[in-house]
Amino acid sequence: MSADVIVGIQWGDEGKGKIVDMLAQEYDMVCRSQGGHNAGHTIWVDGVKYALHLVPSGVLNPKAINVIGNGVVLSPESIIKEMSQFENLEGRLFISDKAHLNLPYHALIDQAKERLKGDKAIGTTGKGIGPAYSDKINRIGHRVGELLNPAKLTDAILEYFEQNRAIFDVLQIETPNKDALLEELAGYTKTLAPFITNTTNMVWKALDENKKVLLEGAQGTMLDIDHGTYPYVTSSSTVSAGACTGLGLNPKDIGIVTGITKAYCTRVGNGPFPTEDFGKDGDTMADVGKEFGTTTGRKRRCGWFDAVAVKHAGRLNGCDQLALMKLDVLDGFEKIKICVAYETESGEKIDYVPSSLENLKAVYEEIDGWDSVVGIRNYDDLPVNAKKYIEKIEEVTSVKVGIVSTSPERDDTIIRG
Ligand code: 2SA
Ligand code: MG
Repeated sequence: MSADVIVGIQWGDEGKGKIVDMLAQEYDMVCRSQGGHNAGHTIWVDGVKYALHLVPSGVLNPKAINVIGNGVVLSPESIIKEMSQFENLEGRLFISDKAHLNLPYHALIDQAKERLKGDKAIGTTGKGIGPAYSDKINRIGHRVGELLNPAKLTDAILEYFEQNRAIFDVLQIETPNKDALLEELAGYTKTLAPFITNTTNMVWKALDENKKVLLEGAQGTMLDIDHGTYPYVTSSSTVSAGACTGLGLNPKDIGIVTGITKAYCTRVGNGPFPTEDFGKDGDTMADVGKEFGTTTGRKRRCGWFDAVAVKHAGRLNGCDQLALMKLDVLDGFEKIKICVAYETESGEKIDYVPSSLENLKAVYEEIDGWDSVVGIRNYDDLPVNAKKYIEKIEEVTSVKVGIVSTSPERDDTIIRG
């Protein structure tokens, strides 16, 4: 059996939560492979609200096993808080011993560095993601498996502070008190030890036993450390290939890849965004689409669907299909714009994503709007202009739109055969 992938193909917040939540009901195992508690979505089940950041969405399916892979940076504090929303996770949640620890000082470093950057700040979530991944790549990080010996880990962390004292002085970050640190880590160990294991073998075994495995991406392709709008990116591989290294899978293990995209586009944090709309239309998208971050509450920047970037992301991720989310947010617009090319500073028109998205002007085609798609569950029932819009997206991106979401409700979804 192969593992199916859900991947965000814009700047995150595409609505992956709704699709993963829908699909998690059908899968035996749901895995996270990258990112940390900078991800976040809210799921409602029977009127109860659950906030998920690190725990995979399969947690809401009592039969599913949930795996946090080696590619994740794990904040013990955050996951323990999250786990407290659920009962009896033992045997249903597993954390890779090779995942890296994202400890409270990583968040302090993240926030201090952002402050020092002033108007050049990335606009991070302040959750320590960059510093935790930096330590990993720098080979000075600590892995989740080390939590099993908190005394040794305490000494190693204090040594790290000693070696980096000059940097911490500049950032005004104090060395933790030894006893307090040991107590904190031992607390994490007590709660998390039963969940720590070698998850790579688990995922292999599930695939060998023909179990259905879903890999749940966090953030989005345009925030990928290699392929995104560097340096305004997150610090992990958000593309489908990252799901392989982040879990210990090989490319042949991958099955269907579904790219999640909004019917328009948003981004939080700084960095280029060629289709950003600074006028009334962008405000309407933000209001109707409730475009505020689930992790930091920040207002998201809004704009039109960038078909050039989605085509690029489709190829990067190997998308078999797109899930077009929040189509209902575009209800009532007189005209709907879709970016089909970029114009460079020298006036050249290009139909591909160059190495940088800075200083590009979006070239649009316009489609007439429609009244309402809210709650429509059959493709044929969509207004004719909504169908035209979807077909235009397919034409420019060369990827089929297999799923269309017409409201936040789980069932208000069109699945095309
Ligand atoms: P960081 O904190 O180092 O990862 O920040 C770097 C940039 O990445 C952006 N970023 C995000 N943008 C949108 N959504 C994010 N998380 C989603 C949420 C969850 C999701 O709902 O909060 O869709 O998976 C997210 N995480 C990081 C951030 O704004 C910086 O631009
Ligand atoms: Mg989100």
